[in-house]
Amino acid sequence: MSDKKILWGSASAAYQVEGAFDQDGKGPSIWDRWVKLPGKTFEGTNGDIATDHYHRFKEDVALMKDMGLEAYRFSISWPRLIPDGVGEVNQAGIDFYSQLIDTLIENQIEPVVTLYHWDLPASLQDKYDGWLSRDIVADFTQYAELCFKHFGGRVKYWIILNEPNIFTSLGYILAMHPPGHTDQKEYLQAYHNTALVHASVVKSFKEKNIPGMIGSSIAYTPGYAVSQEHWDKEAQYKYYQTVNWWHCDSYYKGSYPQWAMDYFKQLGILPEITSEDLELMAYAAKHADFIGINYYQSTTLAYNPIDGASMEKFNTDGVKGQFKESGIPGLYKNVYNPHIRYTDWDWAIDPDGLLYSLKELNDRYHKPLFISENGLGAFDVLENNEIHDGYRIDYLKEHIVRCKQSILEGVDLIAYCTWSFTDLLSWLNGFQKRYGFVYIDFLDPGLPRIKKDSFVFYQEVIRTNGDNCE
Ligand code: BGP
Repeated sequence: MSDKKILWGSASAAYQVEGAFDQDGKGPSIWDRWVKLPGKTFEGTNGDIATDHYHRFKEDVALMKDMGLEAYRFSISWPRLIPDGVGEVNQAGIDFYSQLIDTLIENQIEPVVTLYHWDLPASLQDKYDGWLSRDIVADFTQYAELCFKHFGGRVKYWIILNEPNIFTSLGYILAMHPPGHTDQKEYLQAYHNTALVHASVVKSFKEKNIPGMIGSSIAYTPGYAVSQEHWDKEAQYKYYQTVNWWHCDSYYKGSYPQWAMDYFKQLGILPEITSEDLELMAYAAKHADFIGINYYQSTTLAYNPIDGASMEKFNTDGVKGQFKESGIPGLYKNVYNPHIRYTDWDWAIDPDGLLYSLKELNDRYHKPLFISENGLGAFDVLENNEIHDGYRIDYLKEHIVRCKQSILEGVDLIAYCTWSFTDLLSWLNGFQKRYGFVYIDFLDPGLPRIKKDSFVFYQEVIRTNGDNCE
């Protein structure tokens, strides 16, 4: 297999680990508010304390060092740095991230910084409806520039936005994330604004000659046609146009796919896309250094009549077997795939889908690829202070083998981060859906950290550059 060196890391997000939600001058985010509304998250769980990483990051970094982790991807909480989103800067926030970055570097761990992992300052939601307004472009760019000023040079990898396709679709179509709307037109507007934010930040990064590499991470779900019948292949085409190519072309080609543009236009929901927008997007498409992808699962697509399945909410309690057909009437629907396995949350386990995705993205965009998340959410059992998570090891092994294979097939894969290093808060699924190499006993107020079997497995992955998975 390939000898090319991959950067082996693991990822987290501020709201899911930090806690200290109202400490040391941090402002409220839209998630701080959302979780307090009844019925929005699994059993009302929230990130007020989370894993208490804010106070315990040194202990967590020591565990990373012990493993030999090469990169730690974490996000900066915008309202911890600028409590109102614009204006006054919170020095305690700068100090926290500065110390975290220094501690990582002292321990030979590369910091990978995500600028936005969904915790928008609540005041910007109040002021101009957050992502629905173009005003966010200037405000976000100023926030990014503050991060470049304080952390630039020390940080070599920057991920501007985490999964803009997820936070806009769950926030504006499915009402499962804040602000809890169900409006396709708003979703398209919000998504367009994310593309402008991404582009504006890439431009600023390049014009200021900040050292390092920059991109954004899309949640990428490849789709197979359920059959070779032309109507199912047509459904696959429409899925790619309105979902995968819509999300990725705008960032990495600098334009939107034509069929989908025409379709949204005739529905009267296409946002205004000016020639200046397209110029900025083209600049970013040319200059972004990598494509970040978060890969968890694939989907299988079938013809969906005009009176067929519409978008459905999904399993958030881990009771397996709740898969429902879901889709856009007249375009496509996602159907059950009997040839693959599913997790307890009904997510398709499909390592081949990762290889397929990497090749597809490589063919279309010709840029280095950075896997910024991949992992298995599962129930873990603590027995005699041990966690035997062989199922997680199997999942990771199968995906890592595909990563190595992709390199042989010409993909420029530069990094692989698992989700996640420690267990953490799952946005909608509470603390019971676990992803980490390090178990956290959330029932114990001391939040003890316990290494799982997968900790030792990943240690070997890193030591052998993935060769132990073959
Ligand atoms: C991604 C998010 C992560 C993380 C992960 C697992 O979409 O970027 O923040 O939560 O999914 O998802 P979940 O916790 O819903 O299982």
